[in-house]
Amino acid sequence: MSTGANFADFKSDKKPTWCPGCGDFGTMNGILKALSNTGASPENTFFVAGIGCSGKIGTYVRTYSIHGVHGRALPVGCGAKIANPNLEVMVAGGDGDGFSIGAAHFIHAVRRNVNMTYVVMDNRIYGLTKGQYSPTSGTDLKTKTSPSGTYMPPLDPLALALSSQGTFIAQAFSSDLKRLVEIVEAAINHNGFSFVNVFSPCVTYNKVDTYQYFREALVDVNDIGHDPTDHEAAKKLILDSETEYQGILYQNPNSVSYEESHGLDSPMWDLSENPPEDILNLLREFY
Ligand SMILES: Cc1ncc(C[n+]2csc(CCOP(=O)(O)OP(=O)(O)O)c2C)c(N)n1
Ligand code: SF4
Ligand SMILES: [Mg+2]
Repeated sequence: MSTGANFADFKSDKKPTWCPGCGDFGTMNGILKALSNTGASPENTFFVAGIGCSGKIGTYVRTYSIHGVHGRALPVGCGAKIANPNLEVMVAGGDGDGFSIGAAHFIHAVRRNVNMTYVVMDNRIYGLTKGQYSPTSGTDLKTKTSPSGTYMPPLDPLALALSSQGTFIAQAFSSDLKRLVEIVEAAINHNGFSFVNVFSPCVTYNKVDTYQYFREALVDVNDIGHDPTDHEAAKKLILDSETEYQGILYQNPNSVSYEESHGLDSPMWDLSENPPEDILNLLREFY
């Protein structure tokens, strides 16, 4: 149901300080358009941002938002959603934030399946700290901290999400706005934890994973007749390390969110009437 809020209503009056051409512009626009398409309102949306160039998104949106501690955006988002299941919770951050310092939170947020959306703005580099390699950097990527390449295979975010029992796993590209909006919209509408890895090129520090590279490399799962509800087919695509895919790789149509399985259907403040005596006793121990 639409609240009448449009894309522009979700934007703050702050002018982004991202470098001209940064992929984060397109990703932000895609997220905000998807939010407005689903009928979310700025007043009912809570945006949690990581730390990084990508994390600046939290100040460019006109919703409730927190720009917190590096790698810790997901537990904040989970806590907010559980405290108030009526909120639309959107978490966004970088590949370093989500898959390096925040990797453990990612795994457990996927498993917990709280009904919220997580968008990673994946540029395969640490942008804010001026170009160190990240967990998704390619083996041969030469950076300030890997002058001869990383000598490590990149972490595969989609495979990590699948092996953590993810219920919605997708990938998109910041410069394909139409598909990005469709995919993020489906993620918001999914009943459970939705993960969308969005290739958002860093034009300043990563000269390998460029717009041109993704434009030529990406294969859209819609063009190959992929059924995202087919777990085996999803596994095959996700484990195919030769090809970069765009689209919804996997969606469990029977997903049961954490809130649903725990009977959390109202905000915590509604529970204040007649609190159970054992909970009061527990609180009394600390006061
Ligand atoms: C606890 C902590 N460790 C390290 C940093 C330094 N730091 C800030 S952002 C960042 C990585 C940014 O990379 P990414 O998450 O990929 O975001 P991007 O800038 O590429 O969007 C690091 C290591 C920090 N702010 N806090
Ligand atoms: S350094 Fe890279 S990621 Fe950061 S704003 Fe510039 S282009 Fe974007
Ligand atoms: Mg990054």
